Amino acid sequence: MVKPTVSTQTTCPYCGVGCGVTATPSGVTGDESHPANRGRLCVKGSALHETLVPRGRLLRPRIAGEDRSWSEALDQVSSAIRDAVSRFGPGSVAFYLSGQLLTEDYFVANKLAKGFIGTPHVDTNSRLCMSSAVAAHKRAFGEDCVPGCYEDLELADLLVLAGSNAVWAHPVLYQRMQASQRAGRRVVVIDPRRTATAELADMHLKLKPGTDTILFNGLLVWLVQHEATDQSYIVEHCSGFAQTLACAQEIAPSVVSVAAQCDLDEDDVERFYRWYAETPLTVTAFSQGVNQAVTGTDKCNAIINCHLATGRVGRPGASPFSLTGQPNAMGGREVGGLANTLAAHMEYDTVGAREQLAGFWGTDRLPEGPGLKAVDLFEAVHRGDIKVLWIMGTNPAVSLPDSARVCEALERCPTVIVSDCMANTDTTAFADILLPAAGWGEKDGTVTNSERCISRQRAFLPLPAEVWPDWRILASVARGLGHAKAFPYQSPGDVFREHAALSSLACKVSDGRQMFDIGALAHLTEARYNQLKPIQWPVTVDEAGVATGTPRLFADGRFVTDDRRARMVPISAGLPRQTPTRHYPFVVNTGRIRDQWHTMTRTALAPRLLTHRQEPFVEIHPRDALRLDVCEGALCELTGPGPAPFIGRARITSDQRPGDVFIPIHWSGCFASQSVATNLISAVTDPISGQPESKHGVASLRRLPCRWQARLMLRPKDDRQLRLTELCDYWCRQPLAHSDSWWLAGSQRMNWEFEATGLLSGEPQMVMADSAQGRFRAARVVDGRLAAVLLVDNAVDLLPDLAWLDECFAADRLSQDQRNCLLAGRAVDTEEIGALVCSCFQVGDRQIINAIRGGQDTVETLGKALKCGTNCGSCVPEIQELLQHELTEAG
Ligand SMILES: Nc1nc2c(c(=O)[nH]1)N[C@H]1C(S)=C(S)[C@@H](COP(=O)(O)OP(=O)(O)OC[C@H]3O[C@@H](n4cnc5c(=O)[nH]c(N)nc54)[C@H](O)[C@@H]3O)O[C@H]1N2
Ligand SMILES: Nc1nc2c(c(=O)[nH]1)N[C@H]1C(S)=C(S)[C@@H](COP(=O)(O)OP(=O)(O)OC[C@H]3O[C@@H](n4cnc5c(=O)[nH]c(N)nc54)[C@H](O)[C@@H]3O)O[C@H]1N2
Ligand code: SF4
Ligand SMILES: [Mo]
Repeated sequence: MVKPTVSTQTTCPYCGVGCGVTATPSGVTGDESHPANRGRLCVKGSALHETLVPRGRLLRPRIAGEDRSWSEALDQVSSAIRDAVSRFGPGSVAFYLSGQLLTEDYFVANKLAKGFIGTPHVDTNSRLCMSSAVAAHKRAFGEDCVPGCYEDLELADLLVLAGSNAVWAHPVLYQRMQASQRAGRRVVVIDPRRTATAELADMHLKLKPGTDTILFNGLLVWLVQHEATDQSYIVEHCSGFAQTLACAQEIAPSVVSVAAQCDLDEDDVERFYRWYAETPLTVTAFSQGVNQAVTGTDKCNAIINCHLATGRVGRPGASPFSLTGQPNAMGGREVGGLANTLAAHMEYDTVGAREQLAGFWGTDRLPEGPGLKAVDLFEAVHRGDIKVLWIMGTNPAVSLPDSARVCEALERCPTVIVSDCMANTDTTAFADILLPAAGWGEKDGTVTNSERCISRQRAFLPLPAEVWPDWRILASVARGLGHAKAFPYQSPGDVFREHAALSSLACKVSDGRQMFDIGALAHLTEARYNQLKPIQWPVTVDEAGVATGTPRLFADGRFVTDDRRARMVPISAGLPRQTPTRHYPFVVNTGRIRDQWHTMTRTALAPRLLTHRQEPFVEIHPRDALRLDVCEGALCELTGPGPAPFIGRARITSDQRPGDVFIPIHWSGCFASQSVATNLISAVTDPISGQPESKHGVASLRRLPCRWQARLMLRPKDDRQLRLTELCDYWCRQPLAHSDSWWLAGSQRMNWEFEATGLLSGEPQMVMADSAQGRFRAARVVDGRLAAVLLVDNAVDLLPDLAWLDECFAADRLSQDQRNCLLAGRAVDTEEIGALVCSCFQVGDRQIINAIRGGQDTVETLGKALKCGTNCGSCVPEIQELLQHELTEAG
């Protein structure tokens, strides 16, 4: 593990909450002074230092798989771009960026692409994430602005969480919501499945997937029927009310109609509407269950319409609130990372914007109009229209819909350039040129979180080997292309100042209407940039010349549209495009798990983050499981219209609606044989935002017939190629603290004595075979150290937990006791911990259940006894669930 030598205040690189982190020589802690988290961290944040390991890093540029020098790599990149532009025009070059880049990296990428190469084709993974919210903000307010701030989620007397599993996806914000629970405050969760977040809810509306537009249209109708709207606000500050209402009345005329269409209980719908009507301090926070739909933009606007009709926008405790996903989802939008925008919140069609920007940058190459959005961009790659594609900070082979087609596109593209910190990802596998980028802790710059708060990420580690920060890579390529004058940056501070100055220009272009304005920070000295404290845009300067941030927007009811009125948008019913058929009867919902981040390139480096959910899974309703003869833990195969299936273990739970399944998005081809969720998601997009419908795939399901289940453990080695695909029907890699482990399963008959030698890279010294039971176990010891173990059984629950064996890999020399127990897989007296609940202290459900049975009957006493739930608190809802279950059983 690489360690810093001094303490540094920085920002977490994972979710959009944007927590302040203090990196110290002994690990990371929450930054007490950061306004987002005030010292708190979730389990991913508190494991950050465990991911700062050299394992798997990309350390040198590579061309066609060979290590090369930077000068060769930069030359290759420049000449590929130059060649494509001269032969096919600037539109043959495309950039695909990421909400995980820092603002400074993003700014330079956008400037190089749009400003100097002259291609409009610059899009970002934010298209898959926030673009519906962006489009809705623009439609309603005139600009992409989140009107509220985190405090509003605490002040609200009614907190509506729509399509958000905040306890897992925005954990520290969830903790703030939870800490604000008080008498009279209510929480409503709107989600087709019961999530851990629903534990906080006074009411969980388990609606039919995709019917949010109907629910919120119905709310608008109900508010009008019950005279609960704010008429004077509507008259003075909004336009489009009459048409919006008329449309809503047509689609959702009554509670009865809404309940029927959304498959909800009438009383629940009525109750939700009444709570909304009677609670002036209402916040509706929404996330991917809303955005990731073919009607995503409409869903967001249906929510905003209700807030406008009640005058609840930008007021303390009353606002719609889009929860952003990535650490810099918002910063990317600020610099113009989306294909339909220019820069600094200026649009292609903002009058005067192109001319002003061209003058500011000193270029005559700005494209005439918008470029292709992510899904269309990869289609253009597939068609052969794009000759050079530069991917930075994202893993589209896994995260874009229809993964197989995306891989085909990457395969066909003449030059694929990938900048990443990791050497082996599903996307780097297609790279012609691989550029080693600095990662968290090594790079410097700013990010903007969900509440418009700009924070510094600061470097506290030296750059390893030949690794460079993204802005520097980009600026070097720009210089190589002959634009040295426009890219003179010596530090991220230089870039930030230009970005801030450009925001002032953009405000001028909009006649002072634009909200995104950080011009006050355009003259920060290098030292003041380095010390920059978290600040929310728009930034103004007070009389004393001090820059101050703005927590809330639009409280005065003046918006940034031409007539300064907010627009209410008529919303049609719009249902998911991917709907179940006889062949594909299941609705496939996809999303996140608590301890992993996206495609696992970083979080899987901390073994304890792979203990809560160790393998890909399929959550399925008991009735469907029974019908399809699926039992808990059985491997299931989901097959959709695309060429590849998804394999995961069944988790049978009535949290699902019958007919729906939920699968995680995290496992890539690097971690499992066949568990990429986007194989089941068609490339269907919202016509307004271009955001894919990632929450609504369709599939058929069958139990995978397995004759055997196995675990293989080896000493960790980076580049070992196991020929698992030929051997088994399913494999999944789970790095442990001292070993690498694989879950394996198959249907073919095996000669284990023969196969073991190959899998263990040599003859095992210890073998135990019981063919009647389908059991085989073997271990190989080299020079007294454990080198490899193979455990085979006919059912997965007969395999031992690997914690004890993993410890044996740590020993320089196995003890006699350890040797004696190797094939049993556990010491005689070790307690089985069961399925992991608390990642921070590694406490499992067996231990918790035993403690409950032993008399610990509250979360607090369990915390005292076992420490579970006492660090980040992310697992508290699960502990509560176990308690409830055990106590009800006992009672
Ligand atoms: N642990 C962890 N945290 C993360 C991330 C991560 O990878 N891991 N990623 C970050 C990123 S980039 C993002 S964008 C956020 C996402 O944060 P969230 O949006 O909260 O997370 P998801 O799990 O994608 O989806 C949220 C919920 O939408 C529900 N849903 C599905 N369909 C519908 C529907 O039709 N209507 C409604 N109302 N709900 C529906 C799903 O059941 C799911 O529970 O998380 C961020 N935080
Ligand atoms: N079915 C389905 N699909 C989805 C979603 C869903 O809910 N369901 N969610 C969508 C959403 S909201 C999102 S945000 C995307 C996320 O999807 P991706 O962006 O594809 O996922 P990540 O694993 O975060 O990829 C980030 C990559 O950047 C690398 N990286 C990290 N830091 C740096 C850096 O500083 N510089 C560079 N150059 N590289 C770096 C990492 O190693 C990693 O390879 O997935 C989307 N896809
Ligand atoms: S809540 Fe988000 S920003 Fe905060 S520590 Fe966890 S992952 Fe990082
Ligand atoms: Mo996201």
